[in-house]
Parts: sequence; structure tokens; C-alpha cells
Amino acid sequence: MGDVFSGRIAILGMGYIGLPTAVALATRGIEVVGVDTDEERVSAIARGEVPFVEPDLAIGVSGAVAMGRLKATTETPEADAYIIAVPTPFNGDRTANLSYVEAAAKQIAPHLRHGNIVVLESTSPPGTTEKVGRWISELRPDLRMPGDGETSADIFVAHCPERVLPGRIMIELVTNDRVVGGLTQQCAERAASIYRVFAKGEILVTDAASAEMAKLVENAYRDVNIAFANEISLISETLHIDVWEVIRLANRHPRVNILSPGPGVGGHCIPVDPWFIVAAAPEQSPLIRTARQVNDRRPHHVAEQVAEKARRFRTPTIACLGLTFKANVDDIRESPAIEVVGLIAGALPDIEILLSDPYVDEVPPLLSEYSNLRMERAHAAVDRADIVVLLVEHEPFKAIRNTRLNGKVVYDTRGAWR
Ligand code: SAJ
Repeated sequence: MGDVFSGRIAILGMGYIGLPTAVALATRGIEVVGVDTDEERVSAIARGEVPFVEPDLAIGVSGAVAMGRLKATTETPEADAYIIAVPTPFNGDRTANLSYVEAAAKQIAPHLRHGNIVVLESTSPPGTTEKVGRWISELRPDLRMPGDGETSADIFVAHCPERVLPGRIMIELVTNDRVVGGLTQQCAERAASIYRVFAKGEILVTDAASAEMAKLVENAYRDVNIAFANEISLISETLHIDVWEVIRLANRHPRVNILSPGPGVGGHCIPVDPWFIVAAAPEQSPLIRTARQVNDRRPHHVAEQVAEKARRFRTPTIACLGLTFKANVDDIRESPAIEVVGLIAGALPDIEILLSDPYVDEVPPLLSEYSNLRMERAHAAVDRADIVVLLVEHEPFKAIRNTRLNGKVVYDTRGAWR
């Protein structure tokens, strides 16, 4: 067991990763300052409120704020360690957009003092942690940077990719193993001391590029495996075989674990991160690229299937259940369900489409151009519909009784009603 950090930590980015990490540290006695450019978000956190739904997070935030351990601000403060947890979306050409990371590094730079630690948690292409070091060094030529000759550096820079699963963040933050890759061994060791504060999993110390790549590979692995399931689904449909039965049986083999087909792969990580690998080594990544294409094609396939079912009726009513990117979360970013609804609404403009999601109150802005969409409670939507499409297997939807679905055309894209 190595050193355990004590001191003050500033976390830049109070999103799905930054805020839970702030709570994990603050509730274990660390003084944490959460920094975000969004003033509304900052004032919500300062009041002890959570700007998004994540189990057990709300109680953690209100407790940490009440104890005086967690503060929120729009200004980067002085601290002993800085964690960067800002988004890394992709550009139009599917390369990583590092502007938020760069802005964070440049905000931190003026405050750095001898002995400070800077950790990049944002998912990033290989080489980004080094860039963070360079951006800092450009603004602070007075600091001795890690790897600059034999003498000990003034600051320590490392990458510790987040790995938590939305919906289980507060649990996985503590239980998952962490990979900490430093610009030097000493950087990794110093950064590891932060995670020892709350992580019960193992802390695996490595170099920065390996840590960056390991994170991307984890998500690409999942994407490729979901693509495999989606391809098996397509094949089974063509051959008139029940894909769920095939997967259930195949998964009884001791070394087979096929994931679930669905309407596509959403969220802010898995549809994005594999492209960082493809961009870094395009010639060497045909499988990863194809998996992305297979998964990106899913919403179109599901929408085409719905349109085909709709042709059996004159003017059917369609109920689409679920809008978020996956079950039991309120996150609609990169949601394949929303893409499916948009495609159906565009293809069938004269047909009424009822939408229902326990986590979404209004028709999402991405769908505002369609006038044939209306939010409805799940039971009412199902009762009025001729065609029921299950897009997200939220618990309340799973509980819908078979008798309620009797006599309707049911398209269960998640295999939840089997
Ligand atoms: N999905 C399927 N079939 C499955 C599993 C998932 O269609 O069998 C779909 C989901 O519905 C969703 C998408 O894939 O649309 C992604 O969901 P997910 O639950 O697989 O993953 P995320 O995006 O919530 O979180 C992932 C996790 N990565 C891995 O499991 C390797 C998480 O640990 C990462 O921290 C997170 O990405 C991230 O932030 O990178």
C-alpha cells in the first residue's frame, strides 16, 4: 500500500464523472473544489443539488456540501492536486476534440506550485497526457516538467481514465480497479495516491500512453461485442430464428458470453471512443471500424422494421417506449432510441407516435421538428397504440403485463418481454 493523498483537490468538469469523484473524495475527508463553466450547474451543486440522475449521488452531494468538504465555483482555485474530467467529444471528421482538455490545462497552469499533481481523467487518444504537460509547460516555463532531465520535476502529470458504468457510478467508483499512467513512474505513483483515498479496487500503475489506450480498448471491446450480437440478430431475423433463444442457448457454453442486441449503441463513450483508435491507426483497425458501422446502422434497421409493420394498418398509432440511451438512466445523449423515433417520425409524418419514458418529460429538442410526436404515460400509450415498440428496457416497462399488449403488434428491440 503506497501513500494516500491528503490536501486540497480541484476537479475541473462537474459532470457524470467529475461530480461523483468529488463526492467520493469529499466524503472521505478531502477538501474538494468543483469547477465548471456552467454557472447554473455550479450554483445547483453549491446548494447541494445534483444536476442529473444517478443512484446515491444526490445524498452524497448534499452530505459533502453540508459538511463543508465540497464547494463549487466557476473559477479555478489554488489546490494541491487537479483532476481534469471534461468532455472529449469528436470533431466532424471523428478525431478527438481536445479543446475542453486544453482549456482546462490552461486554466490550471497559472495556479501550479511545486509538488502539485495534475490528473487527466477524460477519455483521450494516445498522446493527450503528454499534450497536457506541453500546454502547461508553454504557460509555465519556470516549472521543471516530468521527464525533463534527471532532476525531480516540480509537478506530476498522469492519466487515470474513468471506467464507471452510468447507473452504477457510485458503486463502481469505489470497487473498480483503476489504471494510473504517468508521464514518469513518479507521476503515476503520486497520482495513484489520490485514488487510494476511496478506491477499494486495485490501482495499476503504468505509463500514460498505455493507460490512454487501455481505456479506449475497453470501450472498443464492448462495442465490437455488441456489434456481434446485433449481427447475430440480423442473421436470425433473416433466417426466421429467435435471436434471444439462440443467445440464451449459446451462452450456456462455458466460454461464450454474447451481449444483447438492441436498437443501437448510445451514450457519450462507446459510440465515440473506438473512433479515436481508428483515427490513430486507420489501416490496422478494420474490425473496430466495422463494428462501429454495424452498430450505427441499427437505428435505421429498427425504424425500417417499424415502418414495415405500420404498412399492415391504414393509420396506425405507434407507441415508442424509452428515449434514453440505455435502461434506468436519464441520459439522452447519443441515444439510439431518439434516432429511431426521428427516423420513424420522418418516414411516417401522418401517423401519430406516442412517446413514453419515465426519465423524460418533454419531447427532446432533437425531435422538435416533428409534429406527429406526443409524450404520454406508458400505460395510456400502450392502450392507444396498434404497434408498441420497446426501445429501452426501463424497469417500469419491463413490468407491463402481457395482457396489456394482447392484440397489438409488439416490437421488443431489447428482448425484455420474453
Ligand atoms: N448495449 C447494448 N447491448 C448490450 C449492452 C449495451 O445494446 O448488451 C447498449 C446500451 O443500451 C447503450 C450502449 O450500448 O446504448 C452503451 O451502454 P453500456 O452500458 O455498455 O456502457 P456505458 O456507455 O453506459 O458505459 C461504458 C462502460 N464501458 C464498458 O463497459 C467497457 C463504462 O465502464 C465506461 O466507464 C463508460 O462506457 C465510459 O464512460 O467510457
